[in-house]
Amino acid sequence: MKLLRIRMPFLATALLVAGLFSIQPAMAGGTAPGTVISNQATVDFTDANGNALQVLSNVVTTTVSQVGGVLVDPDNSSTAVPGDVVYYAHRVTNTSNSADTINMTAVSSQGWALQFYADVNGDGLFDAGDVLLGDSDGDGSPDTGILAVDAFLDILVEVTVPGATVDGTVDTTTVTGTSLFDNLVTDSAVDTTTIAAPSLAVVKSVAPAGDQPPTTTLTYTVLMTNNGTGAASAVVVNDPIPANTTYVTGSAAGAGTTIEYSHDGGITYDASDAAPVTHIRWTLGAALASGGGSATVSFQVTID
Ligand SMILES: [Ca+2]
Ligand SMILES: [Ca+2]
Repeated sequence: MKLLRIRMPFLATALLVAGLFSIQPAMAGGTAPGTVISNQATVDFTDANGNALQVLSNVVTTTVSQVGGVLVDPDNSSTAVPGDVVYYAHRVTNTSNSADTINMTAVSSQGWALQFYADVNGDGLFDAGDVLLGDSDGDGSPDTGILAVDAFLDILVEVTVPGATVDGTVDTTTVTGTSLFDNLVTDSAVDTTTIAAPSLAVVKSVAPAGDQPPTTTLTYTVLMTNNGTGAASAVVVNDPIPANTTYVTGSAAGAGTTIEYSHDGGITYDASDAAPVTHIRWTLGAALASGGGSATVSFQVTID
């Protein structure tokens, strides 16, 4: 955000406008367009008789021209999970020397869907009162509407992360404001979104391995490891008792889990492991942390 500074020049570079000297505050973009700057010299001298004489030079004038001026701040960054909708706040300021409209465009490096909103209450958050940014001049780009010199508009850029985005994906969305008066005058800010999603590796093993005769007790183990950069929460493991085997009562285990049993083919579950058991369900009591958080559950059956 650029602060509005009003400077009062002390030097006698005051402007001669319409016959009056006036001292005007300097704007961020400089003197207002159309202002006429005039300059004239006075020469005093005396002749041989001591008469005071004076000659004025010609007057030279310069008319101040209009310039564009745009400031889009700040850059932002955030992590997100697939399916998130993220809002980035920006302030768009007219830093030119005249009222202007600033058109807004945004491009996502990942091709994600983007939308502009006016942050009506200026809190940097998307609220019920915030509205889609309009296109006041009908040129196809949403814009700020007419902003006075040094005035600003707070906006939000809505970034929609697709549901299937892979963990670790990085998007840079470039948000650009362009002066309507001079479309060569632009300023940009960058919003960086990094996907921090869970990625579970699930490995099933059986012991003893290899061919086994009837009545053998088999121990099944499920190892879950979160190799992603985001936590995995509300983890539930469901495992059916294989055909031609019988669940060994009391064998289901899993530290930090709630274990439930189905007796009707997985339709309903309860806390009783009385036969027949057709499915076992483990609900983890804590999230699996990113970067290798793991949990293990197991149960036993005998081959019929
Ligand atoms: Ca808001
Ligand atoms: Ca527009």
